[in-house]
Amino acid sequence: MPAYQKLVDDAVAYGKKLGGSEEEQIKNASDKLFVLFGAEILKRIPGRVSTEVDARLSFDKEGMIQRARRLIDLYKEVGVGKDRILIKLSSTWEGIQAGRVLEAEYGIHCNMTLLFSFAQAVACAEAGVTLISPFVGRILDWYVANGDKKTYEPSEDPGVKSVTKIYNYYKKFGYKTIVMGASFRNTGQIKALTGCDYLTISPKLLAELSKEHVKLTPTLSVKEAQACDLEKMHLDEKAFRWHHNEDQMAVEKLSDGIRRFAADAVKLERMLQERMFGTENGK
Ligand SMILES: *[C@@H]1O[C@H](CO)[C@@H](O)[C@H](O)[C@H]1NC(C)=O
Ligand SMILES: CC(=O)N[C@H]1CO[C@H](CO)[C@@H](O)[C@@H]1O
Repeated sequence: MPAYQKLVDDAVAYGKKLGGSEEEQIKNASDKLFVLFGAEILKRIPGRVSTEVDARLSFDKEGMIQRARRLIDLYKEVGVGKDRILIKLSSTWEGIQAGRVLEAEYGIHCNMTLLFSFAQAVACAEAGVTLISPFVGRILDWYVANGDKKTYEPSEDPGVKSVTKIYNYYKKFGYKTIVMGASFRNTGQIKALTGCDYLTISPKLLAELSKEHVKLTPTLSVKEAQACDLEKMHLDEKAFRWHHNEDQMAVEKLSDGIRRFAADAVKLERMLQERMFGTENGK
């Protein structure tokens, strides 16, 4: 969008100024670009903004920690403190452990994404991360694509059931990690999760909701969560991998999600490369 070309130009100039190989300059420019956009959004909203660590690092704990710290440093350079940032990491075992270190050692808040299985949610709570964003719509998509049933009532929707179980587990056992339901396909899913800590809702679905004038009673509550029959689990790496692997939907959606985020990162780098070095080298 023309309105934001200045941010791209600034990021490119920044990457070039730092020098190094072509690849390093592109990486530095892309980190700077994320931060400039994040800072721009923060001028308009009172809350926090999430900035994603490159999905190609999803299985590299140290790599994610370093990249997250660099993003936070870049935010600091433009006057944004870490309390206004959530670092978005894939909920792989390595990503969750990176989140643990970032929160405990560096006071950097994390938003764990691509979360589909209960095992991922349990491990995130044990790692003490600030926020998880379990997906609702993408879970439904998988069941619709892979099962015989093509439509679900909101209360039977597998994505809604997944977030409900996670919410109940966190509240029953007193975990502070915020549950932010994400990826909605319809307003029924949203309404079936009223009472959840946070929900992230697209402008389109928000507009639909704003036309409805019904009073909703929360379906999720701490009180009901405390009465649920879930039992506390502890997951070390082996147990995590086992339990996560038992959930075919989660395994497929997590790997698919990482591939998609990675493809987007490559696309962005190609665009930056074009701007910074042209295409004469045939890449
Ligand atoms: C956390 O990440 C999800 C995507 O996984 C995003 O939709 C959501 O807005 C983020 N939450 C915050 C508070 O930034
Ligand atoms: C300031 C900054 O982010 N510099 C980075 C530029 O890219 C190289 C290689 O990726 C990093 O090592 C620098 O830290």
